[in-house]
Amino acid sequence: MNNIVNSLQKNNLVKEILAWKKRRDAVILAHVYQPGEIQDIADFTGDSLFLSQQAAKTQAKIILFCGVQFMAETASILSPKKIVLLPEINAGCPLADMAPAEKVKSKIKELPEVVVVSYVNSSAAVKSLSDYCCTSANAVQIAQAISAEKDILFLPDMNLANYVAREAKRKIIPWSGFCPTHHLLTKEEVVKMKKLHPQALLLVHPECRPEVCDLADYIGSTRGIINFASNNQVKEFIIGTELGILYPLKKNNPNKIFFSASNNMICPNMKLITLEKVLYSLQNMVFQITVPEEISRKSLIALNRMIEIT
Ligand code: CIZ
Repeated sequence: MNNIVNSLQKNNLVKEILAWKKRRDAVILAHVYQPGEIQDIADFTGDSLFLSQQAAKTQAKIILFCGVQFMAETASILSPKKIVLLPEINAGCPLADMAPAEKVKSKIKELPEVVVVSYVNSSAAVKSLSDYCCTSANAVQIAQAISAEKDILFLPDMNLANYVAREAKRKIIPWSGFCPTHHLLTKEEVVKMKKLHPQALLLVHPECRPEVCDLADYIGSTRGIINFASNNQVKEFIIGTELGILYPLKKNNPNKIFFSASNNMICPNMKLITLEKVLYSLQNMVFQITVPEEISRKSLIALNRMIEIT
């Protein structure tokens, strides 16, 4: 009985959201780490750059970003004339917070010769101090486009930095940040899962520790993991990234089995977004994410350099 009441309430909530979306002329974006019910109401789901690029292409006046702050900032930089809403203002990113702009500025002063590459998971202020932006899908390609003579200051994720150094064969100075959700996954947990599911392939995100990546059959971004699993003949996969990705993986591959490498791989910030908050956001036009003009202009240079290379 409770289930029926809940599902009726949810259906009404979804209807209200869709009505408000139309009224506001909004497009709804959901990152693949979002809860399944949020991914279901979105016009686009995917990684942060793909979503921001889709939003920039649409005619919609409002971008409602179901994700975390740096993603909404990126959308605002790529669509400066549109209103960008984040349904939960406290949905931050601890990895981005590990590289405060002031500290990055002093590091760059210390190392004036370096090329600065910042991962999309960084604040707009940090992007504006960077020569290039990158995502986990294109970080290796971006590093390879930089002369091997140059040292690269790569921030904020040290695990991604080490992976890029190895794959791109570039000298990289890693910033010492990490994503708690990915960094917490241990080699022991992965070994245990592999023993439990010996037929399964292990697919991990490069934000995981190097010793975890060493055990993987595939290392890649969220988009890479989804493509790899969908196009592979193998039927079982152990997934080493945030649990939300299991939703599109299972939905798009009903004949395959997906296990999370660890049930602790949950980003609490991503899970702050709820259907109720999405509705409130559209009704009240909150929370509007803006990026100061000068920061936006400089960040766009770093983002466009990445887009040109890829
Ligand atoms: O860029 C993104 O959306 C993130 C955070 C990860 C990925 O691999 O797509």
